[in-house]
Amino acid sequence: MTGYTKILAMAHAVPEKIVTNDDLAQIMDTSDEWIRSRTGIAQRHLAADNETTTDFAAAVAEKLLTQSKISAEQLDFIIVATMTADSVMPSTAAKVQAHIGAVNAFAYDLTAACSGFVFALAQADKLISSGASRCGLVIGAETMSSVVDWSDRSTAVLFGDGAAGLMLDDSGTAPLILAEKLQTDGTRADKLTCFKNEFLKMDGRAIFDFALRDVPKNIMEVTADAEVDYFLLHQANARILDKMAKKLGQPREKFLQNLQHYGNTSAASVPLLLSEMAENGVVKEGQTLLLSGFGGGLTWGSLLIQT
Ligand code: 4VN
Repeated sequence: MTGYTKILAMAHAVPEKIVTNDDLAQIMDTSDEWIRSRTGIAQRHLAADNETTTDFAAAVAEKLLTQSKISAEQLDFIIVATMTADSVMPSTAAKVQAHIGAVNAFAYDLTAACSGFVFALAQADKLISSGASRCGLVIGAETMSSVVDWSDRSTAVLFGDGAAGLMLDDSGTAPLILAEKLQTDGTRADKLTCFKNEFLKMDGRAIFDFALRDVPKNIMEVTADAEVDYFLLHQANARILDKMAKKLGQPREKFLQNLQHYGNTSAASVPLLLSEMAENGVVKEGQTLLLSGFGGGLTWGSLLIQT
């Protein structure tokens, strides 16, 4: 009776407004050359003044319903991973639930910064594979532009806005998640923070080191000796992806990348990469994928999935 988790649809939604590195160089002391060479980012989509995290998450939810032909009433849960909810209460997920009329779904936000989507997908898989729920949405959604200090050129150039997510149900005939490991080290929380009514603050060096020391260890443990088709890592910095490929002894081509177009969208980054690469036909059914998120908390975690 209890089926395995299956991905029925993937979708993403980003704000229309594109801000290039040259655009940023007009308002702060930076340059396209500096941003590209240090991060790989060329542009980012940023919310307009009247757009919020809920808008992007709701747009993703609508697309997921349309693509999967599942009705809103069939949904048992909605989990939104976000660190930039437009309100603490109600949650983004509750607003999405109201927007689409998912009257039978329980809905909540999950906060694990840039690892949020990976944590949320792991939890959603347990809801479904345990038999507790049959069908639900997992969405990562962020408006990082609302927490970025636009006078701090070291962080302002890194982030972008958007949302992406998955429609899941219990029609799978084999496990979706082959291996997983989710981790947190709250003792290093001060390296990346966003306190209430304050801007995001990052010790770039410390987070860079964390990403290259703790994350590869985690990925190696989860991957073990599996043949991975593609690695879909949090899109924080292209240099991290270069170094990660080297550390893991894997070809760089296996590390999918779209941060050049979107910047770092925190909890939206992994699903945004997954959804775009599935739409492009790069990611296909039957492949083995390694999803990995890492960031504030500190949090990090990887899922080895077979789609
Ligand atoms: C994971 C990472 C980052 C991150 C950290 C540092 C950094 C991204 C610092 C040096 C700078 C270029 C940019 Cl690795 C952020 C998160 C949070 O999502 C997670 N860029 N940089 C330089 O001077 O080269």
